[in-house]
Amino acid sequence: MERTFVAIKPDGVKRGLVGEILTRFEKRGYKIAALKVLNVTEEIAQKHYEEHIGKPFYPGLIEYITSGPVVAMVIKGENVIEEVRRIMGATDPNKAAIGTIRADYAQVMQRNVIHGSDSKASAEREIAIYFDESEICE
Ligand code: IDP
Ligand code: MG
Repeated sequence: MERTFVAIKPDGVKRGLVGEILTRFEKRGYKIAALKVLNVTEEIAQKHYEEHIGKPFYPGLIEYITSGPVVAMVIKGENVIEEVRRIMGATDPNKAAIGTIRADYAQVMQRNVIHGSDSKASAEREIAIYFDESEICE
């Protein structure tokens, strides 16, 4: 079964949206295969957002993701990578479809509540940054 990496960003955790977000995935029928709360270090943040190095928003992005605890998880299900991206909504909450997580809970890109991998390759790369295979359940 396909798997993806999801992280509830510091603003989502601070605002108490963890349960709400997990509920959306669970109701859809996806399985939570791994879950942890962690403080993202500068080193983890740089690896995670490698593709954005050099972009104008990069320093702010690193500051944001390291600003407080994050809830990281591996979710499994049919076509879960694409579907989680749909459930999250567009990067810019103002362009996200109504009913998506970002449209329902966020106002600006700089604090858009949630991360989800955008491809199979990204999912595997990001899972490996945050989890050891032994931490992931079948
Ligand atoms: P994604 O999270 O929807 O995959 P990416 O383009 O991978 O979007 O960007 C990673 C994160 O960087 C976004 O979720 C958002 O928090 C932030 N970001 C992306 N583009 C901008 C921008 O133009 N201004 C400010 N922040 C941005
Ligand atoms: Mg992305």
